[in-house]
Amino acid sequence: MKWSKFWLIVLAASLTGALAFAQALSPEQVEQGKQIYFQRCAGCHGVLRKGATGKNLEPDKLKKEGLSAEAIKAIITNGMGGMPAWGKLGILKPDEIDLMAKFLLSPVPEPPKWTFADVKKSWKVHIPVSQRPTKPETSRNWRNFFGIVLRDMGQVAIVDGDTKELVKILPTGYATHILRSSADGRYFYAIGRDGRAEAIDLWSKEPTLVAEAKVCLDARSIDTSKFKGYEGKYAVVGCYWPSNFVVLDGQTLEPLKMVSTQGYVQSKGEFLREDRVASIVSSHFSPEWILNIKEGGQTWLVNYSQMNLKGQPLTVKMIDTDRFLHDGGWALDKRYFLVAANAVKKIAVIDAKTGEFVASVPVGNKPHPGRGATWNHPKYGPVWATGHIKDNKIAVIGTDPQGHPQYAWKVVKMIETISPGNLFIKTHPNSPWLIADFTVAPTPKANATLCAWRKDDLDKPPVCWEVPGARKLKARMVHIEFNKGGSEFWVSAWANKDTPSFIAVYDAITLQEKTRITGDWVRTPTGKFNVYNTANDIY
Ligand code: DHE
Repeated sequence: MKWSKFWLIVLAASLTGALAFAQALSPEQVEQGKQIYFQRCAGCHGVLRKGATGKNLEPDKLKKEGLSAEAIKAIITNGMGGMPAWGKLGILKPDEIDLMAKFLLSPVPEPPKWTFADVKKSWKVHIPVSQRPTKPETSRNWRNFFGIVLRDMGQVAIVDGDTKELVKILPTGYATHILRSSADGRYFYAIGRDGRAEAIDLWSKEPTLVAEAKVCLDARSIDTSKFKGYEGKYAVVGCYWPSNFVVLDGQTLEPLKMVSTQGYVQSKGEFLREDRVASIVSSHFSPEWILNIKEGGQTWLVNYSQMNLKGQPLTVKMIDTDRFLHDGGWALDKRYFLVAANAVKKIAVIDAKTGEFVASVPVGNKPHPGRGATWNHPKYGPVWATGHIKDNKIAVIGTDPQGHPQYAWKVVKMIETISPGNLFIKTHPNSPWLIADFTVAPTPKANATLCAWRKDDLDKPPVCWEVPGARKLKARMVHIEFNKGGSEFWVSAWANKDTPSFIAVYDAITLQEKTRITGDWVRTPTGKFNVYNTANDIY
C-alpha cells in the first residue's frame, strides 16, 4: 500500500471513529491488553508508553493527535515505518487488535514491582559447580555449536555447526532474546523478555541448563566478565523493567547486587522512572562492562574488579552520550565501542581504554546495527558499519584515529540498499562479503531477500537474492551468523509459531545455498550465536 493511501485510510478511520475514544474495559480485558502490550509493544514504546525506539503512546497524546480506536486498529493491522504489520502478518487476531486499540486509549496501568528479594527467591542452581565436568564430556566440536533462539517457543536449540545436527532443545525464558558466551565459550547465557537468565553448560555430555534466576520482569541484555583474570566470574543482566542492572555470580547465577538505572536525562533533565538498560559489552581493556542507558542517554562503565561475594563494592562511571541508545558492537581493535542512538540518528563512540566518549557520528534514520560489522578496508582502514530500519542505507564509519585519522568517526561510505527495514548486518574476517537482511522492510519480497556487498569494493552493486520458499511460509529472513571458521553463514526464516520453517546455510565465498536446517522443531527461529564468534566478539 502506498503511504498516501494508507494515511487516507487512517484519516477516514479517525473521522468515523472520532467518538470511539476510550471505552471501558473489563478487568479481564485489561489483563489481556497488558499481556499483549508487554509481548509486542513495550520493547519499542516503553512500559510507561513514553516512547523510545517507537513513538509516545500515552492516551492523552494519542487523543491530541486525533487518533481514534479505528485509526489505531488500522496502524496495528498494517504496520508503520519499522513497526510490523501485526494484523497482516497474522500475529495478532482482529479481536486482539480491537482490544489493543481500546487499551491504548485507556489510562496506563501501573507496572508491577520486582525486588532483590524476588530475584533471590527465583534463583535456582540445577547442577552445582562441584558436579559439573572439569573438561568437555562431549565428543562434538562444541566451539562451533550454534545457539538458536526459537523466539515464540520459549526455547533455545543447540545445533552442531559441523554436522548441522540438532544437539538439544532447552526450555528458556519467554521470548528468549539473545545469548552471550562466557570468555572461554563453555557457557551460553540466555536472557528472556520475562527477565529470566539461564546458564547453559556446553561441556556436559549434552548441553544442560545449570542455573537460572528471574532477574527482572522485562530484559534484553546479558554479558559476562571477560577481562583477563575475571573470565566467567560474573554475569550482568540489563533490565528494561524495573529499570536496573543486576550482577550475578558467573557460575551459579547467584544474584549479588542490583543497581537502579532510573535517573535524570543526561544528569540534568527530566526524571525518568523508565530508564532502561539496552546493550551491554564486556571490556577487554579493563575489568568493566559498558552499559547503555537508553532513555537517559548515558553510557555507564561498571567496574567489577573490587566486587566480593557479598556484592560490594562496585564503581560506576556515568558518561553523557546520546539519548535512546540501543544496540552496538566493537570496532575491529575491540577498543572502541559503537552504539546506535536510534531515535536521534546517531552512533555514539566510547573508548574502552580511556573511558571517554569520543564521538557522536550522524548517520541515517533509525540505525540498527545488531553488533554491526567490522573489517579492514583497503582505503579507509578498520571500519565498522550499521544498517538502518527507516533508511535504505548502510553507513560505514572509519574507526582508526591513529592509523587513518582523516576517516576516523566519519561516515566514509553510505551504501544504498534495496529497501529500508534492515535489522542486522554481519561479516567474518574469512569472508569477502558484508551480508544484510531486510526483516522489517515494507514488502514481503524484501523480507525474503538477502544482499551481499564486497567489503573491498563497496561501489560494486550488491548480489541480492530472494530466498526460495520464504515468502510461501510468510517468513522474514533475519539475523546472519557465521560459523567458527567463517566458511559459511546461517540466516533464519522467521515464520509464525504454527509453521515450521528453516535456517538457510550459505557458502561464505560463493554465496550459494549449501543446505537448510529443517525439522518440526524449527519454529520462530531468530537470533543465532556461534560459540567461538560470540565468545571472541567476531562480527
Ligand atoms: Fe532485539 C539485540 C532490544 C526486538 C533480535 N535487541 C538487541 C539489543 C537490544 C535489543 C537492547 C542489544 C543487546 C546487547 O547487545 O546486549 N530488540 C530490542 C527491543 O527493544 C526490541 C526493538 C523490541 C522488543 O519488544 O523486544 C527488539 N530483537 C527484537 C526482535 O523482534 C528480534 C528481531 C527477534 C527476537 O528474537 O526477539 C530481535 N535483538 C535480536 C538479536 C540481537 C538483538 C538477534 C542480537 C544481535 C547480535 O548479533 O548480537
